[in-house]
Amino acid sequence: MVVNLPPQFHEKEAELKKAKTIEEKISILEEMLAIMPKHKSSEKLQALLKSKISKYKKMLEEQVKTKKKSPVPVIQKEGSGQIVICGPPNSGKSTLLSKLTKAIPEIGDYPFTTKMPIPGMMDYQDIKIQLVDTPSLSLEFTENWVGDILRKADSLIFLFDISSDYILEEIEEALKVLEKFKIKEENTFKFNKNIIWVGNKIDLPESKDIKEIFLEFYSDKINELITISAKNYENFDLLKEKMFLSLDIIRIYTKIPGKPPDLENPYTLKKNTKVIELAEIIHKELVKNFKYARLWRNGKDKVIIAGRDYILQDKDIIEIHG
Ligand SMILES: Nc1nc2c(ncn2[C@@H]2O[C@H](COP(=O)(O)OP(=O)(O)OP(=O)(O)O)[C@@H](O)[C@H]2O)c(=O)[nH]1
Ligand SMILES: [Mg+2]
Repeated sequence: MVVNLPPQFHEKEAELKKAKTIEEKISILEEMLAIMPKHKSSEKLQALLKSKISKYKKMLEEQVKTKKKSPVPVIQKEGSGQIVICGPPNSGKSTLLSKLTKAIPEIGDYPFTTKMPIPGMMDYQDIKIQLVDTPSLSLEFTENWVGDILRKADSLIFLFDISSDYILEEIEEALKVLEKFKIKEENTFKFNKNIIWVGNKIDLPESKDIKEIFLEFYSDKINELITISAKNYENFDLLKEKMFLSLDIIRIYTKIPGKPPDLENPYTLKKNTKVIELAEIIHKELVKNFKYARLWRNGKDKVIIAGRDYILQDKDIIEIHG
């Protein structure tokens, strides 16, 4: 049934899009509810407005609780790299952490559930990557220590809800917080970190249309969008591969002459590391006595004789001779 809405209703709708604070949104939604005609054909719309109002009221309550000061948390880095999960409220950050690691964060169907950062270790092939769940990015309520954690990360996952009716506002606000934290440049789409753009909740049917809206606004700005369902572990293989690549690291296996290589405990190094820099990490003596290295690449039997400045690649096996 068609609902005939008065023109003021549409004016309010436009105002709602521009509203910055949650308080403003609640008051506009309440006005919309008051001016709309109340009959059978508008029941669905009334219910929708009411549910939005209660969602924002819950957000407000949570924000008040978050504001009560807590000590500044610090996360010690562990593993081969640290990836911090950030993004708008309720996007599934804690769910993602809980599915990729053994950590047990609190998960709620309301925004601002997470108040403290929570680390967890993720297995990726033969290495471990540390993930950190963070409180959501909100201009009004995110505390500055969240910025410290994001700036110290090796890379970031920006996780948003790709089924949300408010997707554009949610992303815009979270990006403004990243600007405030000096992770994003103002008025450009440049970031000083590798960022993996992840749309979550593709198990929900509405995500199909909303993904199109997202792409309309952001496809020319971001290099790649990964879509997942954290709930159903969907697309995790691809996500994990992108996470590894975002760290710009390589795994190098060492071998003692006459013995088989140690394929279980790789050294993880920054991309473009030279043979001599690895020797330095293994043992200072190796640098002093360095003559050459024998190196196996891409699983081939062919031996490469490498000098000091030879650039290592992921999965090289190396035997240093002095
Ligand atoms: N359908 C669906 N729901 C999800 C998915 N991931 C998370 N959720 C739900 O979304 C809600 C929020 O999940 P959280 O993991 O708490 O989200 P968050 O981003 O950590 O939220 P805050 O800490 O409050 O910012 C919960 O009800 C989850 O069950 C998903 O892939 N699909
Ligand atoms: Mg959370």
